[in-house]
Amino acid sequence: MSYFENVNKIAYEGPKSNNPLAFKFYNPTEQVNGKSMEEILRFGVAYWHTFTEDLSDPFGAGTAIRPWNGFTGMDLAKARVEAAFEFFEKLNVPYFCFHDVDIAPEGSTLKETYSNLDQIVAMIKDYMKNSNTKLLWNTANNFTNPRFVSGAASSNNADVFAYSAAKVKKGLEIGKELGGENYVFWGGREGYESLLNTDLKLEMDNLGRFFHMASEYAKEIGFDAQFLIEPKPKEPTTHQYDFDVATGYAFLQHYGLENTFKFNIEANHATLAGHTFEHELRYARIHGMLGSVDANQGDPLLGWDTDEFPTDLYSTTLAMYEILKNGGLGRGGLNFDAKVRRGSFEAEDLFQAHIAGMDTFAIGLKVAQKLIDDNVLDGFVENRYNSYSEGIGLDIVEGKADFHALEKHALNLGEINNKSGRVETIKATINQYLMNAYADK
Ligand code: XLS
Ligand code: NI
Ligand code: NI
Repeated sequence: MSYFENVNKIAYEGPKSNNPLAFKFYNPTEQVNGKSMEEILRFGVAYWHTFTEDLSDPFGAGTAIRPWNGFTGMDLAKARVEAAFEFFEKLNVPYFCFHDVDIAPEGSTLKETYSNLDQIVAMIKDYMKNSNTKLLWNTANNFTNPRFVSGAASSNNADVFAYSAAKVKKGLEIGKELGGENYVFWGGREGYESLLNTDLKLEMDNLGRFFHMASEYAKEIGFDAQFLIEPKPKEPTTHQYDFDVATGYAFLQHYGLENTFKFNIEANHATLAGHTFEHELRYARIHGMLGSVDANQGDPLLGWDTDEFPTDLYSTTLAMYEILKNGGLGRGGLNFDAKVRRGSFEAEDLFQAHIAGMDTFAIGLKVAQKLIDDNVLDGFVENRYNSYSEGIGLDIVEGKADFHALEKHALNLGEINNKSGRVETIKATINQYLMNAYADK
């Protein structure tokens, strides 16, 4: 049985191809600085957006036409697994990610939910035996069900805290069972709506306690996945505790969790926080905290998490620059936490959208590698800061200067000469690299 009969295995056809079902730039085996594109980019498919999502929005019903639409309940869950593994193979994607509720329906009791999960996890494990696609990460959806109305680990209700812990415990067991490389915590409801009715300190302390318990349980069962926090500033809550990387890092340090976690950075969440994607990646990278990436993009005209497939070359280039400077993603990957637009409702759009995203990151990778090879940005930045490589600057960075020495230096200065930042020229140079990357193809 085939769910995507009209789609063959997606092949690399090169930049001149006009086949919408072929890669133009992502060539999995192509070497970039001694590693294959597949190894560097580590793409993942997000189960929720590709197999569970119906494309409804706050004002309209779902539009998605899917070959599994005729099924319900556990049959639907099983059909989705079959379709997913056909999709992974045809797209030739190395990873996938899911929330518990994406793969199996919730039962009327937690026990029934567990039993539904067990059946589907066994089926997924079976499919994984004959598949090249591995689990990048799984996570617990502790935000959709009404019981999480006031949060999960940060709920005012201790019963909800316990229920959330049970779901994460099960998630860790599932991650272990399926060989997951990471485990993600996105605190959908871990924040508050109004400070007026909120015990901020207790909620944050509880969140810290929850993460410690999760880490202890993972150790207890021998699940050695990298733990990841996915920051997001708001939505659905008014204020989310893991607002951005800097806030999340301070939280982790305060609760002694900085060696247990890294960050899963999502492009659209960065923009919601008022940052660029590359800012969040850089902030995590320089602190050794860059774990994985949710590859998507927002719509600059809309103020919410639209989760578009990434098509902005400038953004993927600067993102890949940070990732390469990080020495790669380690156990992380580029998970397409992205959904097709509501108007792109055909099943084939799922393939075309992933191809668009994969090609966009492949170009970003090639251009970023060239910028690094030619020392374009580092060379400029190094020169811009060269006042710190000699004299008083060197004393400052080596900790040899104090306010007395600095005052003495300042009193002897004539006119201070600053250097131009040349940001327009740098941007124009990046444009040249983008235009020239495939000029000879
Ligand atoms: C929602 C988040 C979510 C996480 C996983 O905005 O991006 O999809 O990636 O829970
Ligand atoms: Ni995400
Ligand atoms: Ni998101």
